[in-house]
Amino acid sequence: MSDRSSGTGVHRAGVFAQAPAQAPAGGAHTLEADALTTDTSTPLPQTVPSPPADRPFARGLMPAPMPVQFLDDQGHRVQVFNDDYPEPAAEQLVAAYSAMVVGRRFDVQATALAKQGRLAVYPAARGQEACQVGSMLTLSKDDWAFPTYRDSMALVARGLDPVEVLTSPHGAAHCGYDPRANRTAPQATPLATQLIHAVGFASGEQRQGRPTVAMAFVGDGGTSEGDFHEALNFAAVFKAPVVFLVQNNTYAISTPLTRQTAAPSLGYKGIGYGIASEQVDGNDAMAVLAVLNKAVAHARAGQGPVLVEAHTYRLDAHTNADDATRYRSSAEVEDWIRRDPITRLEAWLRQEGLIDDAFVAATAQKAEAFAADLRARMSVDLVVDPMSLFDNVFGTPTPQLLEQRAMVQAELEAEEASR
Ligand SMILES: Cc1ncc(C[n+]2csc(CCOP(=O)(O)OP(=O)(O)O)c2C)c(N)n1
Ligand SMILES: [Mg+2]
Repeated sequence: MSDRSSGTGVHRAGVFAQAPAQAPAGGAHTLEADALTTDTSTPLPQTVPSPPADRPFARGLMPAPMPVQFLDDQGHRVQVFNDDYPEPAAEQLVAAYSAMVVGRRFDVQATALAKQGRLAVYPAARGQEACQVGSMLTLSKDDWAFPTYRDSMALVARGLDPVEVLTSPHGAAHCGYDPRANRTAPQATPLATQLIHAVGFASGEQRQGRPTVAMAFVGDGGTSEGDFHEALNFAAVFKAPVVFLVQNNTYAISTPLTRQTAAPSLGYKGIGYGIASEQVDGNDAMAVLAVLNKAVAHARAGQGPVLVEAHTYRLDAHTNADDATRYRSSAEVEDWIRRDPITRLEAWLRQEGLIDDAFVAATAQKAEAFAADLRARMSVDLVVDPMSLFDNVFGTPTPQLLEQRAMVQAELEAEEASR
């Protein structure tokens, strides 16, 4: 496994011979990768200035040569060249910790519901908590999210009712929540289609003069889809206020990243279209929040879209229908468990005195209550009208859909008549 895909190559102090004493002027283009060296003799700056959050990215379009990191695997603050990424506020970090604990408990409960047959399928996001939660905490309530099937935890972090979120894998409806009321598009299963929706929607909002930002989720595998490239091109040309969050969880089902792309970073896929891009340690909640805070502010200020590659890992199988032991080793999984996003942030928050034993216990209790409520509400047997399958597919049903509807109707009537 390469340095990049194993996530060991972080953007940390000591790797640059010539440390920029100050972030370059807005929009300036610095190829820091050229300065990569093992020489650590040059003293490092102790403080990095924090320019305004809506300033353009310090490297122009270029992502950092290594994923931006604030906390190491043990939760120690890393002295890094974070350029223009201010440290997130303490309240945002504590909120992220709580949401990650509740989010993981939700995810584990949903996985159990799938094993019990209460859900037809569940794509787990355990291990990706920093991305799932960080993405939502950086949006305002009027912003929109365009999630994939993997992002149920993110929707819970946004405050959606978990039962409504799980309505689709429960088999009860195409989408269980009101997208308009929740400002969250239905979770997309066809890869990358949600990106086109996000760009079109965000452009529309911009034309109406509304300061809405769209957070568009996509996986590493989704970046190989044509829709991904079309969405990026359109967004860049029309400066659509979209943040593309690529959760690189190392696999697209059984396809590893090494078979997905030859690009050194999925972040590089943005720059060819003229999109400011970044890569971040996706298991470091502080870094994810810092980068996404900046990306959302950048998009909201009318400076165009941003693409962020978050390096993370899916700890569970692709879904309950997948056997991950066929394509990856338990040692690899263990290695990523060591970089757990929750324990990292918890360690730092404790160190700083921002949380204590009582807070941790109360948060765990809150998460248990959340899971118990979900279990109880999901244990009610469904009564579904099979004909509702054809509702809300198109604004105006296509002739093919009407034909299929009639066929199902006829079958159901024949079944009823034979009883
Ligand atoms: C257009 C399209 N092609 C193929 C699939 C089948 N498929 C479902 S999930 C998946 C892998 C996607 O991997 P990635 O984008 O990395 O997301 P992850 O599941 O890892 O979150 C594939 C190929 C699909 N859903 N849509
Ligand atoms: Mg993936």
